[in-house]
Amino acid sequence: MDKAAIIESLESKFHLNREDSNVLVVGLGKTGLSAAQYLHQYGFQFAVVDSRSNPPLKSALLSQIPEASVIEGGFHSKDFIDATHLVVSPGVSLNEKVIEDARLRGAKILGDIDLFSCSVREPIVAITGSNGKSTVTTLLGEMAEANGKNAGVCGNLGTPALDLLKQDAELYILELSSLQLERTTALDATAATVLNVSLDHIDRHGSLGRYAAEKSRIFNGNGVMILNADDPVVSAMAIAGRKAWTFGLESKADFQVKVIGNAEWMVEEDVGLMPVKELAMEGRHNIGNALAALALGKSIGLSYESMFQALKAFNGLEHRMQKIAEIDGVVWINDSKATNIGACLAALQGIENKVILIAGGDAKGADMHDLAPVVKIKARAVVLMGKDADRIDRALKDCVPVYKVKTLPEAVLTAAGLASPGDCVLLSPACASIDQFKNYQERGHAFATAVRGLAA
Ligand code: UMA
Ligand code: ADP
Repeated sequence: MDKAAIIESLESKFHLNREDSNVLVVGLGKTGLSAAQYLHQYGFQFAVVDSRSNPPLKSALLSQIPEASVIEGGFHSKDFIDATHLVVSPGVSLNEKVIEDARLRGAKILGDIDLFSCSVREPIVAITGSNGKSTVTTLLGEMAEANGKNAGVCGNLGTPALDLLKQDAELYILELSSLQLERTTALDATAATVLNVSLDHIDRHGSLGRYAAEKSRIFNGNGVMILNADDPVVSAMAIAGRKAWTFGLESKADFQVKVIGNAEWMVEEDVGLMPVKELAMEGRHNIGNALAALALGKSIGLSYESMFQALKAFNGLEHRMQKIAEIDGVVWINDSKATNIGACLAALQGIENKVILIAGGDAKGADMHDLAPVVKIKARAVVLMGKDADRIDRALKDCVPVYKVKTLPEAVLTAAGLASPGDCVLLSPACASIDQFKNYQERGHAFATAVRGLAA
């Protein structure tokens, strides 16, 4: 889109213009930096505020835009008073008093995805869900590439959407979190999906209902809806009159699994597409992810041949059910990305052998009792660590032996002492990592290092 069209679109959707608008970018992480660069490029007046002293990307911003005004070390109403528009990073709650006050005063609250949506005419595929977002987003990117399409793959996955505008993509595949969707009004995706909804981010949204409602905003506009027929919360998001396709493992769906001859196949409208055993990804939940990706790929015209090629080659992302080692008959699996209960349950259900589960961290306000029935059947013992170990202990102590430790290397040693040949030790924390680690990647690497230490 050319510059004039983008500026016109921002004016018409948000009354954002270069003459009268004063934008305050709230947060100076990756999103804030990308928003500041974007506003600078299009000539808008802006300042950036971050509640932290010395926010992580301050020097990156000032090296690129030396004249940028950066306010740090807290949110104070005097810094918000003149703002006509706030571009709020996902890590900052919209319940912050200064943001609520600004809204009441008439300031417009935007997210980076709003700016992005006003800046592209190419098709956008938008993907959300409590679990599977990164897997499906990456897989669809691989499918598009196999089809010879130059796709920009971005969003919650890691690259802020606005950064991708620097490339010339013919299609955008966006992973969106509930935190991003909550502050987005301009998105009108060509195709969108909510993969599933289970308890997560309750500390931010307050209830499962509110969280699901934020996720359903991905269907704003007129695009094709891709819905999980197995998930009643997602199925209820269907909008009358809109084109929709369903996928599912258990329920009748447009894209589902059927036995043909004596093999399981992924099928569309009962026509066999590809045998399940040819999928490179392991795990039952990944068959659902593959079906969702097929439906999304179809909605943007990818050929089946290229989609099958990607499904046969893509064997999943690091830190998601990744086998690290087999030591003395015990298999060690890194599922550090399991930052909520739903992902941990999917991991346990996908493993045939008895499990020693390593869990814990920041539960983000979730009630852990939902883990108990599956832990009781699948786990021989649970090793807990991190901020919410006691909360999980209370939920699980009546079903299996629970051991509490301080660090991940200690958890690995404890699990090694508990496991017998034929068991599986699974790191699937059901919690975020930020209480003890920089992120889930660092937690996964710490686990892998400790396990390799055992082998040595
Ligand atoms: N923060 C402050 N004060 C501020 C601004 C931020 O304390 O003024 C804190 C936040 O509480 C948070 C951290 O700084 O702990 C980062 O927040 P941010 O909004 O600046 O984050 P970004 O660097 O912009 O990264 C965001 C997403 N982060 C969050 O949603 C917390 C990244 O998703 C995403 O990859 C990136 O934009 C690009 O789109 C990460 C994430 O953890 C991977 N997402 C959550 C998840 O997947 O569960 C939702
Ligand atoms: P997200 O980006 O939504 O966090 P990922 O693809 O990174 O999703 O996977 C996160 C966690 O969820 C991993 O532990 C993974 O094994 C699990 N997972 C992936 N897809 C699903 C699914 N469809 N249902 C339940 N759990 C899943």
